Amino acid sequence: MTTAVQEKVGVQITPLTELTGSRIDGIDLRAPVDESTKELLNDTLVERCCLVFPNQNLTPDEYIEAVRIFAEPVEQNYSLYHLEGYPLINKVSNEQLGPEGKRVYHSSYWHTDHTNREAPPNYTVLHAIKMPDQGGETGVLNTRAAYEALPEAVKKKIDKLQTFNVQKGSAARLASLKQVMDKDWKQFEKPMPHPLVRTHPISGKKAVYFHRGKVENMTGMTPQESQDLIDELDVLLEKPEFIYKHAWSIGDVLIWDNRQALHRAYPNFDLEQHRLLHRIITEGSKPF
Ligand SMILES: O=C(O)CCC(=O)C(=O)O
Ligand SMILES: [Fe+2]
Repeated sequence: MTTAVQEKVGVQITPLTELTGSRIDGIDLRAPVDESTKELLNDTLVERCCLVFPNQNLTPDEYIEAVRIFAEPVEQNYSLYHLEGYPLINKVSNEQLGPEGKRVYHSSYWHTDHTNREAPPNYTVLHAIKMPDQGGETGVLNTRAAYEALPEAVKKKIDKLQTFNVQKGSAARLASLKQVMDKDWKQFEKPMPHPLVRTHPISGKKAVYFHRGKVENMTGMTPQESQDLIDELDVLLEKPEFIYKHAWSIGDVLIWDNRQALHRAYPNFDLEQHRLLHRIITEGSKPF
């Protein structure tokens, strides 16, 4: 990314924390972007793990088109949550009731998306439609920086491990509270192996990669031992210097790179108020 390119395309890029996240101003995502802007945005996303485009307010069609700057949108796991008429967009909403028929905090632990797939999405994108008065931020954890900072002994221990991913791990201590239709469960029938440490196909850098709710076990470990290791890793990864916490305004678009980031919602808002985001995931690549 060079200043010359930025000036040429009229885009301002502002770091959000030292290691993670950039805010992009000077772009209207409703309009087409030229090739040099596209390249600049894609390079910045890979370098910074996530991007924020403030105040966009896109229609569903404009939103789908805007995500194509980065990659092709693909359909998501749970058809129950599709936006009416838009199978490429899912609603992330606290009006989706939990297992006991009450409102719950969804996705409030560090995870990555769709690890049941052989090629999980490269990117997940959220667009804020309704927000509570306070709280309800989304966190993005830079697992490339967090991996780099791990003690050598831990790196050695986890470098060659695989996770085996199902709908809900039998020993999982935190897992999705979403209600799932029978036909959606079929996608998880066969445990899907993924490396616990994956290599980014563009930067060549390593990053820690797991969805704790979906891990049944890891190579040579019982489900319990696997969850113990995830607890240990969470403590090592979850350091303020690796995290960008996005405080939403309506209309914001946030995109992150699942190949080098975990994410979560913060369960710190009034559940009586409606929090609604539109989510798109993109085509992915098989982790290695
Ligand atoms: O609600 C949020 O902030 C995050 C939701 C989430 O985990 C996702 O969209 O994949
Ligand atoms: Fe998620």
